[in-house]
Amino acid sequence: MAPLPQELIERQNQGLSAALEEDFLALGRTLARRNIDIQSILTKTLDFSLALPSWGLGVGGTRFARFPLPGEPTNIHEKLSDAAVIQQLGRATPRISLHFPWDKVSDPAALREEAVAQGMTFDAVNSNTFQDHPGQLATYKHGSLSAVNAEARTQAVAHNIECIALGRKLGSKALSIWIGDGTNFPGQQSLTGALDRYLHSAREIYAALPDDWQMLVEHKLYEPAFYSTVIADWGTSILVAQELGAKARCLVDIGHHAPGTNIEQVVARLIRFGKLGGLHFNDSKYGDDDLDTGSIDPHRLFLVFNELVENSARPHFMIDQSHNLTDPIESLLVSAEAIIGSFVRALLVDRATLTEHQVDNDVMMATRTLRRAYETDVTPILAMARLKAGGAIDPIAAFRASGWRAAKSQERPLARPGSDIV
Ligand code: LRH
Ligand code: MN
Repeated sequence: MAPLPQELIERQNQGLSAALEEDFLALGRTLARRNIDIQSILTKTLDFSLALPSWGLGVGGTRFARFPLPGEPTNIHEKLSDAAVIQQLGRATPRISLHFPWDKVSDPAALREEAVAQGMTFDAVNSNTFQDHPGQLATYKHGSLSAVNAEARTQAVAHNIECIALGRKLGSKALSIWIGDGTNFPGQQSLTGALDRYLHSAREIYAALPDDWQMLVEHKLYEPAFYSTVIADWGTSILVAQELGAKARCLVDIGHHAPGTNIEQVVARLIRFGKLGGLHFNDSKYGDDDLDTGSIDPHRLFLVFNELVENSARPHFMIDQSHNLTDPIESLLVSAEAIIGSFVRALLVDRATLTEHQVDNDVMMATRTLRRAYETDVTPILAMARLKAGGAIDPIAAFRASGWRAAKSQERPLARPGSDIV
């Protein structure tokens, strides 16, 4: 049962479809002059999908403050229905990635049915050993999978294995592991000892993976640790994944790199060595800001997709954002469009001509060939894909016309203010 009345979407589309048809035909003519068939691009666009972060459906915060939004979801069931609204309007996010224990339920099989009934399925599940949870014996204050304290390591391994068990009941096929383990001061811990303890723990988790599952290792330069992080960069991540085995892959979170890092090359290298397992999309200007994807550096996002398309890579595509000021549903709709838009632009790159210019070392024509695709306005293709799939030509206008958030603010308790990322 879709959360919004489909008539609302049809009514919204009525006023927009004629203009869309015109824009789509015009773009079709433009692309035809480039020997590109817009219908084949539309088909590939309809085939593209990504996962929503359960933790991004509520309002996010910083260490300074979190400002609740009346009507924001307060539990996994409300998050699921908000995710279903995004899927009904945007038609490109049919999966949701859960985070345990934040989304833990006593009956995962029932949650799976609840999701499927709303057109959603589950992508990778995320473990959480970066916070202490009620009732746990050993603290993660000094680390989890890499902790010197064996109880903390054992507890963290058991938590990850429990996440696999929950994920299996949900129909997931991947465990995503990001740990905050690291140090704030030189000398605080042995840098090699910490990695070796991590590898020992990771092997135990790897051994518990079902044959058709992947383990996604997510690197991050810093935060919450501010001097060293055990899995700090793609180099450590790929070495760990190679050490663990074929089911271990690397997850690239766009915001987890030093400013100026060539992230598209990190992605290209991981693809080259068969170790790119997933991407966490977001945007940032300084640190791990978790801003809306494409809001700060849309060209970088395009260049990442240029590598993914050039190498026909299809890892787990997931959004990982924190919405501190905007309505999470609106931000996720706009971010999904930015991501698909980058994918579609990457499809428009004239790769034969690009290769010719690269072979001739014609630097100007090579960069212009890539730029031409980036500068193509593909919004008519994105809107037509939504229309063809039963979604909204203008998802934000349709969402606002639905009155969903106002209605939910009457039903849902106001979430607590505070200071935390979720
Ligand atoms: C760490 C991270 C990780 C999630 C968390 C919510 O910064 O990107 O992927 O577990 O955010
Ligand atoms: Mn992430």
